[in-house]
Amino acid sequence: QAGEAVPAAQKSSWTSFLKSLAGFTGDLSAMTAPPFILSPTSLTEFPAYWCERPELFAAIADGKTEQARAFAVLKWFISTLKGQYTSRNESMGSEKKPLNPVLGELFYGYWPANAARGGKTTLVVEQVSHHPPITAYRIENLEKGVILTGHSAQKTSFSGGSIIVKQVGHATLTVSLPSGETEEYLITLPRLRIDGLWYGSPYIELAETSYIQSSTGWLSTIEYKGKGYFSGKSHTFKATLTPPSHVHTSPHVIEGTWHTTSKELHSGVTFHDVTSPKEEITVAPVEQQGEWESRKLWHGVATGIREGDFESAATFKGKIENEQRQRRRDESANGTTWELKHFKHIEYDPVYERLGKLFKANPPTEDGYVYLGNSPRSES
Ligand code: HCR
Repeated sequence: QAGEAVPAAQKSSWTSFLKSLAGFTGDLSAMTAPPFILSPTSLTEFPAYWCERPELFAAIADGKTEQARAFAVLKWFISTLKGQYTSRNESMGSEKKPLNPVLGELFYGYWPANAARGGKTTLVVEQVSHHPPITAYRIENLEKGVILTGHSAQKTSFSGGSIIVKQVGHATLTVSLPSGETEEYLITLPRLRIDGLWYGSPYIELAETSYIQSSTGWLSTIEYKGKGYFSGKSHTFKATLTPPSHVHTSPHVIEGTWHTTSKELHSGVTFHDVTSPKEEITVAPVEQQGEWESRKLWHGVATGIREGDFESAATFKGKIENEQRQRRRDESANGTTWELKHFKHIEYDPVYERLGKLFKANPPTEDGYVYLGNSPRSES
C-alpha cells in the first residue's frame, strides 16, 4: 500500500517530497525530506564501507600472479557492495537520507592490525566540495602495500517512480609488489536505482555495468541486475574477469547475489561470501575529536535524529549551515578560498586516463584528488 512504512503524521510531507522529485535533477542531498527518512550519519562516513572486510583488502597483496591479484581485487570489491548499499536497510529498516557534509568535514578511523591482515588499515576522508557534494578518501594498509584513493559524487534524476543515481568519480587501487613495481587498478562505480519510494521504504538496486581495469591488462566487467533478469533475484551480478590479449586462458565468470554469495561458473566454487559479520571501523570517541570531524560536528543533529527530537536536530543543523554561509561570505570578502587539508584537486587523473583507455571508459577523462600524505597519524 502507498506510504505503508511512513508514520501517519508524515504521510503528507512524504507525498510532497515525492512530488518534488518528479522532474528533479541535481543535488538531492540538499533537498528537505520528512524526519522519518533522515539518517544521523554523514556521507563522509561512507568510504569506510570499502574496508569492512580488511582481510580481503590486505589479501590483494598476497596474490602471487597478476591473475591472482586481479581476482583478489574483484573479490574484495564485490564483498564491499553489501555494506555500501544495504547497511542502512539492515541497521535502520530502509535506505535513509544521509547528512549532507560541509566543506572541510573530516572522518578518520582505522581497522587494527592482526595476523590475518597484517598491518593496521587507516581511513582518511575529507569533504572536498559542498556544491556539488564531493567526498575524497584514502585507505592504506602500508605494511601490505595496498592503497585505495578515490572520490565520490552523485548525479540524481527521477524516472519511473525511482531515483536514479549516477555515481560520479572513481577509485584507484595500488599494490606495491616485492619486485619494487607498483600495480594499479582503476575502479569505476555502478549506477544505483532507489526503489520502494512509493511505500516509504527505499532500498538500493544496482544497475548497468562497472569495471576494474588492472595495469597488467586484466579486466573485470561487472553487470548488475535486479529481480527478474539473470536469476529472478534482487541484487544479482555477473562478473567476467578477462585476461590481457597476450595471455591465453579462459575468462573467469562469476555469478551470484552481491549481498550474499556467488560462485565461479566453470568450477562451482564459492567466489565471495558476505553472510558472516563485517568489521566496523574504529573511530575516536566524540569527546576526543576535532571540531571538523564528522561525528563531533554533527553530534547535536545526530542526537536529535536518534532521539526523535527533530526540532533540536533542525536547530543544530541551522547553526551549522549559518556558520558555513558566514564562512563563504568572509572568504569572498577577503578574496580567499577554502584550503583542503588532505587532498589536492587535479583536472585530469592520469591513472584514469591511462587505464580507462584500455576498456574505453566513458567519460574518457575524469578529475581526481591526490592525497597529500599527511594523515593525522603521521602528524602526531
Ligand atoms: C544516493 C545516496 C547518497 C550517496 C550514497 C553512495 C553512492 C555514496 C558513496 C558510497 O560508496 C556508496 C553510496 C551508497 C548509498 O546507497 C548512496 C545513498 C543512497 C541514498 C542517498 C540519497 C542522497 C538520499 C536519497 C533520499 C531517499 C532515501 C529518500
